[in-house]
Parts: sequence; C-alpha cells; structure tokens
Amino acid sequence: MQHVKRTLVTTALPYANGPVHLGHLAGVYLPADIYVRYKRMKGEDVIHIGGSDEHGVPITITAEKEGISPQDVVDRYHRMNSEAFRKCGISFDYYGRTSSQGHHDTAKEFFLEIEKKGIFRRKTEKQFFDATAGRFLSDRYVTGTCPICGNLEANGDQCEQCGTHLSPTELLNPKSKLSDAIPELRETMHWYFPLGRFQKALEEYVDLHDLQKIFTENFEKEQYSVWRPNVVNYTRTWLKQGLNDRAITRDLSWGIELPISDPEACGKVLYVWFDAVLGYISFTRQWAVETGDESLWRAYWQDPESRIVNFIGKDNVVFHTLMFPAILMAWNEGREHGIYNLADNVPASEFMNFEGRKFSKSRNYAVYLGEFLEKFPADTLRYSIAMNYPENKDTDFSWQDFQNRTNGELADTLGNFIKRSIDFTNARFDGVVPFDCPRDVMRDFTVLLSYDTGAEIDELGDRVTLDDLIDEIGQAYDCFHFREAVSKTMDIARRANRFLTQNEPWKQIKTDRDTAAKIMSVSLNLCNSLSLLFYPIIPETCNKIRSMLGCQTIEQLREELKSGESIWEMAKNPSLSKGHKLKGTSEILFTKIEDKDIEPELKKIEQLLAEAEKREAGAAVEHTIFKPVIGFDEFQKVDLRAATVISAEKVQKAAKLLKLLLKVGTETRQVLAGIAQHYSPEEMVGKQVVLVANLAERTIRGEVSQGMILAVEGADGRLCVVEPVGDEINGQQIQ
Ligand code: B3M
Ligand code: ZN
Repeated sequence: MQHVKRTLVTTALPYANGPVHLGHLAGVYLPADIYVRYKRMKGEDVIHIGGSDEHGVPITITAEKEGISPQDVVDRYHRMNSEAFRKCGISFDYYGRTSSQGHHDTAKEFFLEIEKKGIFRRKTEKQFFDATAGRFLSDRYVTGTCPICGNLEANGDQCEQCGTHLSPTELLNPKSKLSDAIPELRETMHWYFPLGRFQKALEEYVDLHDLQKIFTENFEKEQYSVWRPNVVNYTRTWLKQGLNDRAITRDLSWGIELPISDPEACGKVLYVWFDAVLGYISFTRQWAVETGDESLWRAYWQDPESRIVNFIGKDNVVFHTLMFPAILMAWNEGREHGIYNLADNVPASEFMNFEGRKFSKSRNYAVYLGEFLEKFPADTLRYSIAMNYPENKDTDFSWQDFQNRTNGELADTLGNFIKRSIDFTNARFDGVVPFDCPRDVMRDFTVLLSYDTGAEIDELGDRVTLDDLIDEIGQAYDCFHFREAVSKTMDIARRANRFLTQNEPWKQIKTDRDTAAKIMSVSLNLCNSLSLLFYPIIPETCNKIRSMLGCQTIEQLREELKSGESIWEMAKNPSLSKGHKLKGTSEILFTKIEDKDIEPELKKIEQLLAEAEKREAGAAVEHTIFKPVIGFDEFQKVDLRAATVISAEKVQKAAKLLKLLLKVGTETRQVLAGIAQHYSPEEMVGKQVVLVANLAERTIRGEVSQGMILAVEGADGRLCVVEPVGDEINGQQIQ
C-alpha cells in the first residue's frame, strides 16, 4: 500500500433545520466513524471533521413559519444534532457551524480570490419576484403544479411526488409561498461560477478514480482510491451533458454576504452549496486553532501526500465530485503556494429505507437519532445499522431486524461468548489467565477448533486463520466495504463461541484441569481480540469487555502507542499471558429486546403509515375537486387529436420521462410524457393516444415538448394512457 501520511475524513454537513434520522446515520456518519476509529487503531494520523450546514432557504422558511429568527432555528438543531451524534459515539475531532465567523471569513476569502481572478461571470436573468412581499423568490419559495405528474404542490426545485428536479419556471400555475401571490418574472443580476471552464480538468480528475479508465489506461492507483460505480455514474451523466454556469449568489438576507462593496451585491448572499462545501476547510482551520497549532490544517489540505475522504449520501454526489473540486481548481489556478488537494475518495451511500419506505422529514416519516437513543443503547443501533449499510443498493431497516440482530448476534453470540469465558475463569481459575496461549494455536483456532480434545478439525468448514480474517476485515474497511467488514467480525465471534462450546472446558475441568486451562487461555485471548476488532463498530461495549478482562481502554492504549504501532495488529496475538488478572466480576453486555419493547414502536409505524395514507388519500380528494367552470367556447379552444406513437425512448437524467414521437395527421410531434415508470418505450410504440395538439411548446430537461398526451391515474398510482379506439382515426379531432 502506498504511504499515506495522513487522512482527513469529512462527513456531509447536515442542515440545521431538523433532527438527523437513522437514514443519515446509516449512509454517512456511522460508516465514517467506523472508518476513522479503525484508522486510529492502526496508529494512522486521521481526523474527522463535520458540522452543521446553517444556511439555505429551508431554514428561513422554518423560521418564518415559527415566527423566530433563522439563528434560533440553527441554534436549536445544531445543539440537538451534535448531542445526538455524541450519544451515538460519532467521534468528530471537530464539529463546526457554518454560521460561525471563521466560516464566513473562509467563504469570503474563496469568493474574493475567484472574483479577483475574473473567473465568475455576472449575468442578468429573469427570476420570480413576489410583488406583495417585495422579494425575489428562490426556488424553494415557489410552488405550483408539477408539469410531469400534475402534483398541485410541487416545489420550485423539485416535485416530491414524482421526484423530478424542476426549475421554478417549469411549474404550471406558480405561486409564491410567502404571500400566495402569483409571482412575476423580473430581472436580477447574479454571480455565476463557470463550471464548464473546468470541464476538462474535472474529466481528468474523474478518470483517475474510475475503475474502467484505470484499467484501460493503465493508471497507477490504489484500490482505496477507486470510486464506487454510483459516484462515477452520477458524475459522468453531468459531464456528458456538458457543464453549465451555476449561479452562486441568491437574493436572500440569511447567509454569507458578498464581501464586495459593489451596489449590485447588496441584498445578496452566497448560494448555500457554495459556502457549505467550504465548511470542511473552515472547520479544519478551527480545529487546528484548538490544537494550539493554527497552521496544522494545511498538513491535511495542502500536503500532496495527505488524503481527503468525503463521506456523503448519493443525493450530494455532484456537489462533491464537480462543484467543490472546481471551486478548489479555481482557487489553485495560477498559484505556486497554498494549493488545495482534491478528495481522493467520495464514498457516497445509497439510501437506507425504514420498514420498506423512504425516510422523509417533510412527510414526518422518520426515526430520529436522538429519540432512538433515549430507548435503546447506541451500540445495538450502531451494529444493526452497520449490518444494513447501503453500500451499492438501497437497504431496509426494520424493528424486527433490529431485534433479531441484537438478540441473536450481539447477545447470544458475542455477549454470550465473552460472559461465559470470563465467568468460568472467575469461578474456576480465580479470575487469572491460567496458561500461556501459544501464538500458533490462537492463529489457527478456527482450524484446530479443538485445542486438545480431538474434536473434528474441519468442523468449521473453511480453513482460515485469525490473521487472515483480520487482514480481510482491514482490507474491507480500507475499501469502504463496511457490511463485509462487520459481518466478518461477527464471524470471528461466532467461531470463538463455537470453539468454547465444543471444547467444553466445564467438562474437561473435572478430569483434566490443564486442558481446561489451555482452552481458557485461548478463549480469553479471543475475548481480548474481539474487544479490539469490534471497537470501530461498538466502542462502548468493547471498553466494557476490556474492563472485565482487566485491560486498559482502547483510548488509553492509543495514548501509550508509539507512532507507527497498530492496536489493530495486536488482535492477532495472544497478549493476555499466564497470570494476568481479570477484573473478577462480569456484567451482561446486551439486554435482549423483548417483543413488548418494540411493540410501541411498531404501533407508531402503523400510525405513521396510516397518516401517510390518509394524506395521500386526501391529496386524491383534492385532485377530484373540479376546476372552475369554463364556457363552451373556451373548451372549444382545446384541440384534442387522436395520434399514433411512432417511436419512444427514455430521457437521460429524467427517470420519469419518455420522449415520444407522434404521428398526428400529416404532422409529426415530439412530446415528453411523465410515464416512464408505467410504460416501457416498446409498450408505447404503436399505441393510439389523445394529444392536446395546440398546447404552447415547452422545454423540459433541454428537450422540446410539443403538446401533451392524456392519461389517468389508477388506484395504485399507475398512470394509464387514454387510448381512443377506432379505425383510421389518426389525426382526427376528438369532440
Ligand atoms: N446540507 C445537504 C444535505 O444535508 C447539505 C450537505 C452539505 S455538505 C457540504 O443533504
Ligand atoms: Zn411531479
């Protein structure tokens, strides 16, 4: 492995606009914490930087709704989230805030540097303005009907019902959320970051981390620097479409003011994503100040031998693989000193669902971390979630799964093995390790299985050694395969448990005390190894095990570690030698979860689901409210025609859209229809459909749509295209 001097791990900054939920924990914070704890054990120089994202429109909307200031909102959730993370054992080296002065200074420094180099472009564009409120409306402040699915309450940036990303001008019947007024388009000037200027450099950057390119171009690359396919794919989709200018300022009062005295900058703040990614840098600076060496941050950001890893969720990919690197490239341009490193890896997770449904804060379908930890211990949650880590596909977390894993794996396997080993030693060997466990016996415990009793050698099937298993686990962590690492760790506990059960020291001791002593020396040393190997996953429990074993906590061990020494490697060796005294008492590590403990939780889900259904049904009722009456003349204006689908294909970057080519009379029309999830392109070809033929042209996703086809929603949410039946009706008017 190539030498890495130090590693900076960052985790996406959660918006301080609500409590973090288990989905956030599973995708970002827990894997990052596990990774960091593992690296610390290896004696590597690693820091974990995170914090609250305290700008952005949703925060101002919450503040307005509650009649408090945005600062009050972020104070509340910053406190709540940092406390929940602390309780969950997420060990940040620094947890910052983007509302801090230090962060504002860093963001302004970047803006000025790029402004000074003349890289930004100023452009005037039309944007919705609420004349009643006297304010320009950012995307989130506009609502209206989704052009794709007809949802009456789509947001200006996205429709929650069908998931399509929108721009406010794409909405039908746009309305201001501030006053319900119909907004008007007015001109406003903004600073744009020319992403396209960095297209080539960004492509080269992605190439270096794309397994296919590494393979075909023979690039030298470590496995841990290879990006996941989902990260490469999202990024390439953007690159393929060609990168455009992105506005990096907004007409808002909450945020970071532009550090220039230009009258045009008045009333504008930096776009939240422009400042948020810079939080990683400003928080590392703040961390360095706290260590007493304020320039220490440079070692992590600017030493080419250091490495940066950004843990994020899949919805944040392009901000981290394109936007942030481009900002850093703009900073680096023409410089000889103070050059920033780009991230070496961006392990983006898929989503962890909950009881079969997506977590949704706005739909109040979530289990919040803080609330969870009031009822169940952090380590049981950490373990279950790690086993459900959504590495390359969405996963599901359920109460049942949580109960099964806690009882079956943590309590019955790990807990049981540790307690039996310690209790037996306390009872029969005065709490003292009775024999020196030979290294080769420990190493081969899974193969030998029986220490001396002649039990079947191949009882455990595959012949692996403890050393191999530990190396495999380490390798899995290095390459971000958390589920594999955690389940292999549990595998060691399972084998250890079987070792003890099958060697039956409690029987041996009656006739052969020496053999019983030898068996216990292996078991106790395996307890010690497990207390090390499980530490990244369940740190609190591991220190409890170590205390029962009469050993130092991992943190104490780390303090005594000489540089370059690895606690991780110690798990391979029997370090409890003959005569080592255990604490002499034991405790139950995991309390089993009874059905009655999760019953209220299951009830709560039922309730949440029922509420969600009611809301959805309510929405359906809303849909059936008839629109205002129109005269016959008005209706006559609508030109409905029978048309035939000649070809159909999917639209890139729009999972809901099909691009249809229609023959209508003598004309051919291109229409975009939001039916891709209900019809395959092949199914559509040849169908007769009803076309609204005189609808003004619209551009959606860069494609022209010349009309609309009629469809109706069925009970299960399926869209059914209206199909007129008849011979030779193509091009005929429907009346
Ligand atoms: N706050 C979005 C999110 O929480 C955003 C992440 C910022 S990372 C610099 O999904
Ligand atoms: Zn929609």
